[in-house]
Amino acid sequence: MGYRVAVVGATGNVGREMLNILAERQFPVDELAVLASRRSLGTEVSFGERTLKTLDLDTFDFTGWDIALFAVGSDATKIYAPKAAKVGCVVIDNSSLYRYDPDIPLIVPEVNPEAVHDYAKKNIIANPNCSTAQMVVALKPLHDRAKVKRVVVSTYQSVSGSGAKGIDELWDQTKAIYNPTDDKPPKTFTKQIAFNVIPHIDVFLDDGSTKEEWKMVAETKKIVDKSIKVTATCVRVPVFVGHAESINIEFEDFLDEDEARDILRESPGIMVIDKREDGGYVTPVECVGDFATFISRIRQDSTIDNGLNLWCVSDNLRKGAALNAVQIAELLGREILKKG
Ligand code: 2RA
Repeated sequence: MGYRVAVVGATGNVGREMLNILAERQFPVDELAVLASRRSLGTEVSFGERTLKTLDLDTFDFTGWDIALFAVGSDATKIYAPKAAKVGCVVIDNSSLYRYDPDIPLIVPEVNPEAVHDYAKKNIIANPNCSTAQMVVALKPLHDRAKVKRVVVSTYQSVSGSGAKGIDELWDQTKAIYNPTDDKPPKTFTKQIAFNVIPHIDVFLDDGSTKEEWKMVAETKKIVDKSIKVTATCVRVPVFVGHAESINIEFEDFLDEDEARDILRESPGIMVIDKREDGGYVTPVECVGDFATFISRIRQDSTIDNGLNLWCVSDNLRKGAALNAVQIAELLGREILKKG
């Protein structure tokens, strides 16, 4: 039994990855609709060996469709997701719009698959923020063994997290630095990102943190355990794809670094590459296109009683967005089958 699947925002980076991953994982698609805004009408997108032309989201009728993977901003999601949900098409939404709604499950399948039971409350399931997804995949197995008390995380987030404009900005600034011309300087949204790092993603909040940092706090509590204290510093770096994170964890109970490494090696969605030698760790350029959340640099933090440090890298367009959404669709498919 296959499903009638719509991909909303099919021309964006995440939408295109959703199509790639639906094909790669051979998700049972009986029929596929690729939707985009009217200005993108007719744009060709790939689904496996097939090429499809986008349809107009504004006039599309979701009646009779099973699942809609949404990869558009919150503004468009606010208009079209309720239309789909209302006619029984279950929305899996990558925007932040519904993540914090207590009646809408926020799911990372390796961490809280049971949350899918609540999908029918509003026929909407939320996908977490990219920087949260990879972190909770790493935290969950360690939390089950030694109960995570506090997390201090610094992120090194690639420019693709901010969409095509972020990629273009890095590319244009880098070219301009190497090939200065008399043309107008390349567009800079906040500060120069080429050969630089920017400790600012999303908007600033009253307490001095940014909304990106707040998301990591709120989403980790919803997905893993509301008792976990998280403090985050989210930084944009001149990398095209692949988010990296330095994660410091304090546990309730002591956890030896070797046992932690063994646990992570056996955990779903994780690839441990951790050798204390040149190149014995993963970097963002090596994670691109992969499904895994890579973990390296596992070591005790001897400054506290029950501390551990680790390095976590994953493709932000995949596990951070499109892959997690398709994995939720797989989970949902099994849930629907169970309900009969
Ligand atoms: C970013 N996590 O990296 C945000 C949204 N994808 O820009």
